[in-house]
Amino acid sequence: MGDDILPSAPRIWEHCEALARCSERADALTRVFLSKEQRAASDLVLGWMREAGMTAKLDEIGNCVGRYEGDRPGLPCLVLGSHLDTVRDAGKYDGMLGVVAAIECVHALNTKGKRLPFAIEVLGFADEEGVRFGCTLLGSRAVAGTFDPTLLEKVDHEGVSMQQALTDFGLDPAQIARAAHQRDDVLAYAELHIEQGPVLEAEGLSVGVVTAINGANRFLIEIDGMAGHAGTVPMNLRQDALAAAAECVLAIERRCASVPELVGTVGKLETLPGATNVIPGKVFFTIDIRSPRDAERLAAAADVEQAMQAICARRKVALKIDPTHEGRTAACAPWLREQIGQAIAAERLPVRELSSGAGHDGMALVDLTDIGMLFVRCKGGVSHNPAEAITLEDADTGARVFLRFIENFRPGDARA
Ligand code: HGY
Ligand code: MN
Ligand code: MN
Repeated sequence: MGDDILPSAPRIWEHCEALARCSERADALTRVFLSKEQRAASDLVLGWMREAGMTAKLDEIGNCVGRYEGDRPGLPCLVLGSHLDTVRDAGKYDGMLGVVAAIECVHALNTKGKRLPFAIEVLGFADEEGVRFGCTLLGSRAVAGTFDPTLLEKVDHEGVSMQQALTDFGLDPAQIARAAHQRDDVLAYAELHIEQGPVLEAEGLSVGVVTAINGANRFLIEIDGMAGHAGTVPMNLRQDALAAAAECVLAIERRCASVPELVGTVGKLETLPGATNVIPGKVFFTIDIRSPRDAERLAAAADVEQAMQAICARRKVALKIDPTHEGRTAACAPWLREQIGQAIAAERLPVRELSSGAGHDGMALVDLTDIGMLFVRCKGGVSHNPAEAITLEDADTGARVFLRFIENFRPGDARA
């Protein structure tokens, strides 16, 4: 069989559609860690992995793991992958495209009967978005050997602990460490992902090479004031938790708008008890702060904390800050950037390098091995939104470039 066998873009498309049907709600794609929708998605993915010639299993944290041996069994592997969980009311491609495209590349290799001088593992991570337990990158951290077992006590919004959810899913929380890969068994990690930003589209490019993934801090904030009667308590005697939170939100916006490429978001806010005629007594909200430069991100996080302390002290409400995530900026390895760039150039396309404002599993995998990423253009740069869209042509180009990168991958460069 010849080298003209390429990844099938229509099959990539169909598989993204099939995964999008594994959703909590029919009208809004939502699939969280250890849910029955995740079970359905994993069953599909494991089946596609086997059809592509891989052995496939769920690991100890629920990641899908497919393995395609090299020209002899047991060789170190090139790890490919992305995540299978989604945000709430998500698009169909964030994460999923990278998993199905990687499987499709192996499918093409297997159809050609081609084995490489290294193994390939395709990982479909069970949790990257962190929606269910408020802590992120759980699947990739388990693989990198950096999963923090104290997180097992975290509870979801129904009070179910991660420990319990793993058990209910049929997994043994005591065995998570076994999902970790050994450094010597892994040559590199490469991920295909939609850009989730507007740069490639603005420049008329279908793909790009990622230079680095911006670091991030996330916090869960609790403000405790005093609930009271909306009709009787004079304005100057109130301890309104929501009014304090509102000031905090604006302080975050102001601080993060003051530095180029620094971003800060309050994406979730809950007011208790939550009634028209009750002064809010308690508010929970989240903060997400990111920058390509770690020092600027850390300075902003410290300033935001100080500003919130001052606001809450002045308003006589109590402030609790729970840091839920910290990830430093993860650089993509120059040797992988170069090899991904060579694959793009070989398709007679311009090589555009860009950084990633979104977080990715590579932020965890970088503790295990060198990382590289290929971005695929998405419509209007829209993501974390059901309007997320790509074209069949771009799926085709991305998968072709990715297969070329895999086939020409030179692991020797890793140790050079
Ligand atoms: O939030 C992020 O950047 C990623 O999509 N999880
Ligand atoms: Mn995402
Ligand atoms: Mn993603």
